[in-house]
Amino acid sequence: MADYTEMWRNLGLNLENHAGLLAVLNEGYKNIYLSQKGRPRGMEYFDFVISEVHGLRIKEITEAKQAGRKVVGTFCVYVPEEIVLAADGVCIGLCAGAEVGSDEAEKFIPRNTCALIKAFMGFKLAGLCPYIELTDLIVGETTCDGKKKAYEIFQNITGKVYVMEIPNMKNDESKRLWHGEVVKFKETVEAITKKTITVENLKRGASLANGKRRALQRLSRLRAADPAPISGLDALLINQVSFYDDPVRFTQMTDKLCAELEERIKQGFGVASKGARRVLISGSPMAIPNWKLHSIIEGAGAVVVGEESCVGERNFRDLLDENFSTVDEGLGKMAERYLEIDCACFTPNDERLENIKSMTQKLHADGVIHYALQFCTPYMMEAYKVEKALGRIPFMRLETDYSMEDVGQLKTRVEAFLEMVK
Ligand code: BJ8
Repeated sequence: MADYTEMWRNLGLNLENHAGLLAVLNEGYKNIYLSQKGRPRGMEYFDFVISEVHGLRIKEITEAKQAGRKVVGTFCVYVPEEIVLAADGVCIGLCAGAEVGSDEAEKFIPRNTCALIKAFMGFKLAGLCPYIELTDLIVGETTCDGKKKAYEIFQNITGKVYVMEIPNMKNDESKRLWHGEVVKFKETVEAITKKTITVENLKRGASLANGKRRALQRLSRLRAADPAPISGLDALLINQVSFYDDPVRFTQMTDKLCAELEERIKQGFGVASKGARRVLISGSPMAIPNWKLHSIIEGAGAVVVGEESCVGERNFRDLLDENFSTVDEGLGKMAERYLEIDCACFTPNDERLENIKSMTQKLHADGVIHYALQFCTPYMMEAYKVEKALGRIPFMRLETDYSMEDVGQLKTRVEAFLEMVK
């Protein structure tokens, strides 16, 4: 990796802590990712992206800013990326998946807050996130209570938080409210970028976002093959990278990888043996570098074939209908598309149960592991309904955080579950 010290210093990062973070990240990546056998050649690109996640990508975004583009950070798949792309902005996911800066975060938020919230606060407070420093606007949303209240504090800390109101139900009043929020967001993005959203650039934004979604859908379909052509760890990584990378390049590289996987399937080549136990993960999102559960499951000889999660299927399941001829019509379709998302913050949320059943079938999963971050009440609560909806399909619920303290215990539970799966 080139020397980016000056760039990080200019962004105000804590250089000492940051060097420590990169060392741990590199070591973890080597042990978890590079030690896997039979990886597709196409993963070399994603390995490169990770090796440069705080380097080259940050340099690219810095250059984009110098060229006048604005950077919008988000924490939720409800934020319409198409609008940011239409205004030639850079859209970046800011969720964090490592236990970092918890002590600093706990000065502002309670100890019993979910790890994802604690991590994004911690990364900022410990001076470790170049992405947050590059943002011109940080978009929050009224989803779970933890995030909603954390954004108030994050606004005090960063001064650039804008919150979209996301309803809790999907009735007509909620639809109207949400449509209004999408329109307001478009106006906000126009104001910060000083660009007018036109039907042409909105279509371009839609096509870029849909391109990524199509590539991820293709990858998801290929994971139905037995033997699995790609590990769950690698597929999870691609989903995580989709929130950071340049959308055009990401789509090209994911499609290229998918072509390789199609060839593997034709030849009957897989990363696990034919008949290996297949697990679907469902629940809270796994932000980068949260690879804990996948590595435990695949370390036990099973293969993860899908993620019913926002870092996964929930992010790319629905395309935006690009068939619109005015900005208003486009925003209307966008509001509809986003309100289809089946987050556990909604009530009722029965679509999610149907989607989990359908994924289990399509991906030929032998069992479902419901993953909830500790203190993530919406997903912890919904696990009960998921279990009932799955009927006789083997099911296990896990609650964990980003620490490594419970790895031994999780391994024991996962192994016991896999024993009963087949
Ligand atoms: S659409 S899942 S990205 S809100 S894990 S912070 S829910 S306590 S992230 Fe999410 Fe949007 Fe929903 Fe998806 Fe709260 Fe749970 Fe923490 Fe969570």
